[in-house]
Amino acid sequence: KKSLFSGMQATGTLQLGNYLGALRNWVEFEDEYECFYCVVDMHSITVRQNPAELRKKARALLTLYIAAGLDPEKNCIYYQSHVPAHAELSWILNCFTYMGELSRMTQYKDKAAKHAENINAGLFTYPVLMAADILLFQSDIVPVGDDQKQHIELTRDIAQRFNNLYGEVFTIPEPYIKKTGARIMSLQEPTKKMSKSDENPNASIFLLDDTDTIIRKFKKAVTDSDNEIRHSKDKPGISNLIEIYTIASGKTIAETEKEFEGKGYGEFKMAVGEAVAAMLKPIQDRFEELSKDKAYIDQIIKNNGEKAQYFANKTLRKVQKKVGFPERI
Ligand code: AQP
Repeated sequence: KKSLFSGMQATGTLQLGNYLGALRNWVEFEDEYECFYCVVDMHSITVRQNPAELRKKARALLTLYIAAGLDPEKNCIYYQSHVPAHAELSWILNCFTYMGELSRMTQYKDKAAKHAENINAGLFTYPVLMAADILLFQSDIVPVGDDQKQHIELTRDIAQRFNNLYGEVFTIPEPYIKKTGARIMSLQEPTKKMSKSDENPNASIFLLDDTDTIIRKFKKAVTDSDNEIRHSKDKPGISNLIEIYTIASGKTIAETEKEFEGKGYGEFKMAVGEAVAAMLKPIQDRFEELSKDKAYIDQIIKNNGEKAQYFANKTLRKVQKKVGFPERI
């Protein structure tokens, strides 16, 4: 069976981009692939977190994976910090990654600019930990949003470099990026991607926002000064809303443009808000239900954590042997 890895940071409540660009697509792989979906809490501490909050967010994120449709019997859903192999492989891969490569990463440059007071080494080596996540599970594909393409490119380079030195140790992963939803933009600055940690709460739709909040945020979305509902490069705000609407309603861009021909932005924004709220409602209901069942979630955390460890250790032992670490007695 082929393998797949993907993950998300527990840096906040998931936003619509995380869902449309990644999580929504994960459900389709469970029969064909051995799937590993991780809550990457180790990545999350590259930015300062409140410990109690982080613990809460990590659990909510894991619960949200299930609420969004991932069957925990078929998909291995677990916490990164419960599988020490992530950190161990990451260290080894650090020694096969160049400073120059890491300084070229756009996410690092963006985050370093945003967190100038805390440009820590973890922020810099973030992509190496991500490479370890992916390579530990011999992943064939990595379903992510468009912003992670560069990190996966780097993962491939590191894996290739290692394989050239030591033989076929790692599977070279391919990014899996869907055409629609791969880059959902901020509702307030439509030239910037939507992000969970955006300081402006109106910029992002969070997966657990209630219907009124969702509609209010769409009503406030920044568009442009003409009044034509048309998908076009020079209309980033409206194009973003059209893209969101097509996914939420199942209609095409052409159908959407036709549906709202001659109608105003106000009416269109209302329709987008309603469609998104309707799409998220079943996930929210399931999330609420699951959150009450502590024993069930605990069981998943335990069982899947052990399963992930088993698979991860197989790769780690191989790598440790290749680089020359003494065998365990
Ligand atoms: N705006 C987006 N559109 C489409 N996909 C997106 N992803 C993130 N933003 C968008 C995808 O969501 C997955 C999880 O991302 P992450 O948690 O690893 O962190 P991120 O990419 O840095 O996402 P955020 O929301 O912007 O988090 P913060 O604010 O903490 O940095 C990935 O597959 C990503 O591509």
